Amino acid sequence: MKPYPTDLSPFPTRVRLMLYAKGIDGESVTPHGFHGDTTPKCEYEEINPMGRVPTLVLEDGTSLPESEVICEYLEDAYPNPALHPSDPADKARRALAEITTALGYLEEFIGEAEKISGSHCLGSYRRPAH
Ligand SMILES: N[C@@H](CCC(=O)N[C@@H](CS)C(=O)NCC(=O)O)C(=O)O
Repeated sequence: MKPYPTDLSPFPTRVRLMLYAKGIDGESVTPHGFHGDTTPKCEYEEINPMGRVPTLVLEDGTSLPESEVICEYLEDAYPNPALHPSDPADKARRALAEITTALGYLEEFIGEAEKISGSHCLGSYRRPAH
């Protein structure tokens, strides 16, 4: 398998930690076009059309984007050592943490999209301010 991370990025780091903890050796490739590298991302976008890191490319060529999806795959494909909880309540807490993080990220993403487009049409997806 081939992971595509970049250094110092949080989402690839969670995948890197998981690979390390499970003792999986991957032939890691750092894609161009990130962190000040002005090389166009087009080559990497053939692997991950969203142009974000990380991606995990499996032996059969399947390309998995999204750190959570990759971590789920690694946990299922390499169950030892188990890194996800087995207790139902702990599983629910983990799922909640994941959803909360994803929603926070989405909110930030929508805010950036609104700034760029000058539109507030996405505002109805926001959580109410407290
Ligand atoms: N939801 C995605 C988020 C991935 C993401 O946003 N990664 C950042 C780096 S941490 C990225 O690729 N940003 C685009 C860029 O730096 O050009 C995941 O969990 O994998």
